[in-house]
Amino acid sequence: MRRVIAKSFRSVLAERRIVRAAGAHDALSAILAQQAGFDAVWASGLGVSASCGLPDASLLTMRDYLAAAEAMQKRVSIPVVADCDSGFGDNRNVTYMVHEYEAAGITAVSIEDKEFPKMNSFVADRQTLLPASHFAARIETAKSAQASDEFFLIARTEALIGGLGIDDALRRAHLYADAGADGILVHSKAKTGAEVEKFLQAWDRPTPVIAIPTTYPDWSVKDAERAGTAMVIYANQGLRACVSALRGTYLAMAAQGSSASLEAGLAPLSEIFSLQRLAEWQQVRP
Ligand code: SPV
Ligand code: MG
Repeated sequence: MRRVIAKSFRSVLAERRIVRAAGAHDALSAILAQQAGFDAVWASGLGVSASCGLPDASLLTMRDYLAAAEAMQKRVSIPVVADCDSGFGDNRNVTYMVHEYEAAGITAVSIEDKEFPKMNSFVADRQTLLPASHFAARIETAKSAQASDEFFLIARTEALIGGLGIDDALRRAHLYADAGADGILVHSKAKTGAEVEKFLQAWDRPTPVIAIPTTYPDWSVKDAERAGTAMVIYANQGLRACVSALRGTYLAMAAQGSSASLEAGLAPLSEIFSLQRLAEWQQVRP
């Protein structure tokens, strides 16, 4: 039985008109994303934090996020794009982060231009950005830390999240692209895709642009492709589905005193064994 070998993110980006990534919080959710046909997995900082019962507020360490991303990448052949928050500290931390993620076989990471410690973008809290020149220097530092040309660095701007407007988002993204970022992630909490579309209309660099349509779910993958997006990330829908499913299941069992009424809707154990590749493991002589 062979271990899973993953494609690099760069190779997937080159072969797709638009890359569709699903957020995952552990290896099992990553496997399910791959089986559903997604091109990449987003190792979500929100998801990994939530699966520890903690807020997405730089409480877990780089090692925790790396262990989660690595566990995902070991089980899927599509690339994992690791959400590395604001880079876990200063430029030295970012350098160490690039070394460690690259050595662990992760081929794409994203860092955002918020101050460390950060808070999740959808929380009504301080969303303070670093000065753009400061983050551009961080991008240069990160790019000079990678060992292989294959490694892909996404610079994420939180200008729209921080209420700084499209002109500032564009100014920042241009600086980050010029500093060597391989991709630009423009995050928005608008209710429609119009804000991201305006950004894309004004975008005049070859650097691919990525969007996360969480608050604008009506913006379909077709809309994203038409607008010139290179990748869409469905960052937290899987996590939210897990919460709904687990809550419903636990509540019903607790109330009914048995699982009888639920059984028809539950994945059979045979499906769990298949997700674990149990048959292949059984081929290995003990
Ligand atoms: C995450 O999934 O952790 C993200 C995306 O960074 S969001 O939560 O939408 O900010
Ligand atoms: Mg995140």
